[in-house]
Amino acid sequence: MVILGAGPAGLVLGNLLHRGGIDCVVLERAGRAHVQTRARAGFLAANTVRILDRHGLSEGLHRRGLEHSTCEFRTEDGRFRLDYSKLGRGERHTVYPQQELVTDLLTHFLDAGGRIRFETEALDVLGAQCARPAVTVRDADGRPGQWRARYVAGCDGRLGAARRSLPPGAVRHRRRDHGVSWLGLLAEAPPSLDAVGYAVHGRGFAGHMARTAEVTRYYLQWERDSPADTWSEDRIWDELELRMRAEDHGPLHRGPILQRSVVDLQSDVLEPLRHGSLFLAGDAASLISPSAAKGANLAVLEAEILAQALIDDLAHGDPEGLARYSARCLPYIWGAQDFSQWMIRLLHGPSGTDGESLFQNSVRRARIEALRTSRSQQDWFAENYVGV
Ligand code: RFL
Repeated sequence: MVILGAGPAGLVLGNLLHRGGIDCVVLERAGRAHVQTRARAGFLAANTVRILDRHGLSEGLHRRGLEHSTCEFRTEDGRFRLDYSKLGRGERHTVYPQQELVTDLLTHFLDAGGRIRFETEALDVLGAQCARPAVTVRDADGRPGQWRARYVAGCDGRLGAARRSLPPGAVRHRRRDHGVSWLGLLAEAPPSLDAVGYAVHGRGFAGHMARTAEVTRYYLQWERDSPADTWSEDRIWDELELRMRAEDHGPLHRGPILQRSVVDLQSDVLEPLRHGSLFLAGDAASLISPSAAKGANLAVLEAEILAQALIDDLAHGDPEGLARYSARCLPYIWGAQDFSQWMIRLLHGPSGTDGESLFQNSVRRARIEALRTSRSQQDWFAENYVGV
């Protein structure tokens, strides 16, 4: 078994297969230090924690992760909070930076004797319709190589070799560009509120999400194609305070900006999540905009489903789970895509003053008002917000 990519999907899959007695190798393009320091997700759903618990992979997140259960909306109509641990299914998030989760998964895998090749870039998956497909690779010194296996798991993200290797027409590609971009920021500053902050403002969306006691993630709705380094740190903080209405609700804790990147809010789904012996999981299977913090959670869920199906096939000769892998995952993926798109519409409106823009913004306000006042809306929100 060859696994492409050592992100959450590839490493959960690797751990479960190795423990299930399946011979596997993980091929990772980047070096170990890069993989262990790449800051991305932070909000883990309750179901993700249950999966990691089930397989003994959750010790670090229970020790160092923070429980989180409140979000705060700030709009032209004031602010309100939702404690989603008291709504819907009564579940909470665990805030645990993705690079720490990846470090834990990697440590477990290597300690258990798992095989991983860093700085080994998969170039192509050849013969996915054959009994033993081949993965062509290039190592850090540019030397070519090849790995053969009964199955290949493409867990190498949206721009990886698994997607690139799919012949035209092998899968259907459903995609949406939400037409919105965010400047994602990591600041060396403690969180400014004890909640996820969602600010809707005439100048655009701003978001606040805790990561650790010292580091906070912020988002600013950003002009498409505008480089991430256009603004000075002071200008970024001034704009965050303006959109988050610091004048009414208190200033933000400022600090050096450690990282900034532009994220275009885009989503896509490949159907089915399989082409012959090549299976897709995580961002390689479906890219989801970070508006609802679902990507890493879906990656872990799909990896667990795929691992069980592969063990059933390879260890017990039962191919049923593999045949149903795609159909089992797709309802979760589409549910998350639906909620993520709903969040985008909740948090962004057109900036124009024409009739269409005014109409859309009034609908957005009505939606936020329903969320503020209706218990059934709040239950629905909570169930989808923490669920996968
Ligand atoms: P990853 O994590 O991208 O890992 C893929 C790995 O594959 C390697 N790779 C290759 N290796 C070999 N050969 C090749 N040709 C290769 N090409 C790539 C890469 O180096 C990498 O190590 O994919 P995976 O495992 O599918 O995990 C997906 C998640 O990383 C992603 O969905 C989340 O980060 C999305 N996301 C969030 N998800 C959440 O569930 N909760 C959050 O709070 C959350 N916040 C976020 C996010 C994504 C963000 N960005 C950067 C888009 C916040 C942000 C800003």
